[in-house]
Amino acid sequence: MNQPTYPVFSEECQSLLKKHLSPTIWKALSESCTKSGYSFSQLIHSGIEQQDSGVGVYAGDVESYSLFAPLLMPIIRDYHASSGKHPASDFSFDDLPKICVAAQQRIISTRVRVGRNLSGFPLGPAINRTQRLEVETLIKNALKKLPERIQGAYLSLSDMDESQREDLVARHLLFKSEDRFLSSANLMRDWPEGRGLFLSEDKAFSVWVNEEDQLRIIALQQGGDISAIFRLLADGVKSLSEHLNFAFSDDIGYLASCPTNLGTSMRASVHMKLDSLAGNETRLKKQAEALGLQVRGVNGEHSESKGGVYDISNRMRMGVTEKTAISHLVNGINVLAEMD
Ligand code: ADP
Ligand code: CIR
Repeated sequence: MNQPTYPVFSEECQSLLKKHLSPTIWKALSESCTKSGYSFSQLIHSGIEQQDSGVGVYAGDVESYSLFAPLLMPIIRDYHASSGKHPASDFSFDDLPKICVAAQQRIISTRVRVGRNLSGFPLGPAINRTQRLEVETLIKNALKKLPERIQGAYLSLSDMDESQREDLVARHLLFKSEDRFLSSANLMRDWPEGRGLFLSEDKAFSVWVNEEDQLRIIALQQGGDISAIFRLLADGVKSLSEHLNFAFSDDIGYLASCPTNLGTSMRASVHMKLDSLAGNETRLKKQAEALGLQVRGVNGEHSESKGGVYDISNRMRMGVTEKTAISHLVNGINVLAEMD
């Protein structure tokens, strides 16, 4: 087998991989491989192939986080601006801060999701076809036991026709079927087999199966009733965790394939119309960043804004509880709305 060669990064590349990969780390790890067969080359492959990556690494299994820690820990600490142990979960919603009137007027819809993966299986980048189908079956069985008011149907991606799939993506209910970052991370092998979407009857609660993570548990509603949406998510997560064993580490929280999704693995977002701030997108992104928020376009990560509508969410997902991350989002969008 050819020996891996030290990667070349373009001058424009600003990824955390480029920032934290040193010749010393390379020398120590470049030929290492986890027990499930995930190599250092695979870990960094997306960041080498996609030089506009912000992060540039994907873990293949739980062991990746320990074996490749000399590279991953600095990336994780840098992204989440956190050190020390991840705190215990807190999904309580009684005294969340209120969304101000100016923000409520600008919010179109609110979505909160958490990522989860099953203990005892590799993560998506290293899972094999049989294991992926096994994971799908376990999740389908757990979904049948959801509380009555969030029951619904599981739709396999393989059974959807193209117009149904496109319609679900356009309504923000389903993941896309093309993503160069996921593809570079080995996450789109055997597509669409083993992937699917669970949708509650009222469509407010959903679960994505075997996309970037084995589960993305989601609550999504029009408007800005963030407490109700957070509560809906918490109910679904509680029920699923009674029937599935989620991969978790005392130090870094829920395990995810992308290090940005460790900890709570939660992204709470509002679609918000910011007519005035939209006039200078670079400035908006800087202002949001200073508030600990992330700005995405209307069709999710790596998409553009349309008609002044942005997806604003918590950037940090580790080192804070779910409740703190939501409170942080509310405080931040209140500031942005007042500025707008
Ligand atoms: P994730 O949130 O799972 O990391 P994406 O950023 O790709 O992934 O978003 C997934 C989908 O959820 C996209 O269709 C995106 O537009 C949609 N979405 C995110 N936040 C909201 C929101 N507040 N309202 C409606 N749709 C949303
Ligand atoms: C990147 O490095 O830009 C992509 N791999 C995406 C990073 C953020 N990932 C995520 O939010 N799941």
